[in-house]
Amino acid sequence: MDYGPSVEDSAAVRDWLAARGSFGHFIDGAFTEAGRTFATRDPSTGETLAQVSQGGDDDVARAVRAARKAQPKWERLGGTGRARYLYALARHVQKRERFLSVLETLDNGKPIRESRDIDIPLVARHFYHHAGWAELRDSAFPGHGPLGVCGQIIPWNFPLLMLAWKIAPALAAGNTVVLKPAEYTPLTALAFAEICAEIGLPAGVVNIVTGDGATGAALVAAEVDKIAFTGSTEVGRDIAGRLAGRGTRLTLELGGKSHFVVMPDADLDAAVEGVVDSIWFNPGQVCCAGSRILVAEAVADRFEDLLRARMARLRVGAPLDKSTDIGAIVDPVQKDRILSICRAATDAGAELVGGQPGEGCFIAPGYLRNIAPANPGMEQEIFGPIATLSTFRTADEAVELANNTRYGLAGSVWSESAAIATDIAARIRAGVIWINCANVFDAAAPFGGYRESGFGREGGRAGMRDYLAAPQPRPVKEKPAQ
Ligand code: TXE
Repeated sequence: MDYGPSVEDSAAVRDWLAARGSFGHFIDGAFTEAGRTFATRDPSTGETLAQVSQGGDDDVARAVRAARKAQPKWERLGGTGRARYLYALARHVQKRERFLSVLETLDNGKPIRESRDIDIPLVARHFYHHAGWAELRDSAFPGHGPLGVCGQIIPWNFPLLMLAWKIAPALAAGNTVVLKPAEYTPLTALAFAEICAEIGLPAGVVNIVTGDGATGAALVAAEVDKIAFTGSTEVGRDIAGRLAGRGTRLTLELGGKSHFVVMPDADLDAAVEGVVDSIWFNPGQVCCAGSRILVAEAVADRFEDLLRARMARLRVGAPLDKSTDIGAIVDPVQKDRILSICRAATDAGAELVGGQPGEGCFIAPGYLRNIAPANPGMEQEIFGPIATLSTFRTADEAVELANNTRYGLAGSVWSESAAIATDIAARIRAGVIWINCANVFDAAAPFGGYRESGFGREGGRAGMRDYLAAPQPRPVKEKPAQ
């Protein structure tokens, strides 16, 4: 069965874009007039897709006021009432799955196979899962209540999925939100706003303000009760500094330089397929990408032969083509950033295999070999389809190399022995460790990092807790004087 988006789906998206032309913000249940706008483009062609409003302080303030006004009523709906809306959001995302997949691929450049099979189904799953949490909140977290209004700032690598990671738990917990999508990829968030209106979500519960970093900074400065941020470590650090002493709750999901450890007894074919899922998925623009491949010396030559052969078979090309493996990098700025880290790595002595830039926003998959631990390519998050490949002799050395990073987001271990794999996994300091798989996500599994990868968790019970206020201690009654 061919269930991929068809020419008609693409036409429906084109019609939708043409009908709107330019987008305002979604505030208090309605779209505003488009004010000062910027263009959002298809990175694979450079074509302008739409004009989107650049949110200023006033827009952010209005959105926060709308969220503030809506919040008590949203909480008073109760868990079952809120769950009804979350189920409806999930169902409507599913209903528009093909449309949203095409829109995501056009705006971001990721292969349609990924938006169709991974991003959008996970979005629906996230809303279904958190509908359950809305109903369970009071029994699972007795005495807890919502935080109030949450400001949420998301990146461009999984635009609609990051929106779901932020909005679903916030709403389930009884909060209302103001979300700012990334400037490169605002379109699926705006389509989501239409879905909110379509299902009759009460006005002000979800507000979307588009814009760049300045709009994000305005949201951080606004009177919100929590900021949830996913993006670069630099901006995360800046936000943490700005919020210091303000009592605003904060969760940060930042960068990573995750390891991919191949033990001598690993199934090498499976591990090579794992590399494809790990670093060549969403052209490496994944915070938990297994970007540092560490392979046991005893199997390194065989592994590298297999890796090269597999890499040569990956198809770089038009993101809407169903046979494309590697789509476009999100923006020329990001492409330049990737290439400049690769240049610094080769200048410092590493050898780049593949990884050649193409016309426009394309970069072929590749990896850096003969790379020293202090090479910039080993230390910096490349955030593109380029891994590093190095070897180790003993399990202790593998653990030491894996932990040799300022990040601590994720990683994977490949071994046919559960004892070996779990031993190594337990000794690595990272929020998520996969065994014999990579980049497997589930709404029930908490996701988040340590050290410069941030703090707080998203998903499952731990993710819910980060959107709830702890019970207030009851005031102790003074005993009347005898
Ligand atoms: O991130 P930014 P960029 C890493 C990755 C990538 C690098 C740069 O290494 O190469 O960051 O990407 C908003 N106050 N990650 O420049 O700037 C911005 O508008 C408040 C990893 O795109 O952090 C967008 O919505 N908000 C990451 C969001 O922050 C601000 C995913 C992310 O943009 C702001 C993305 C400010 N001062 C990049 N400045 C991951 N963890 O997955 C910008 N923003």
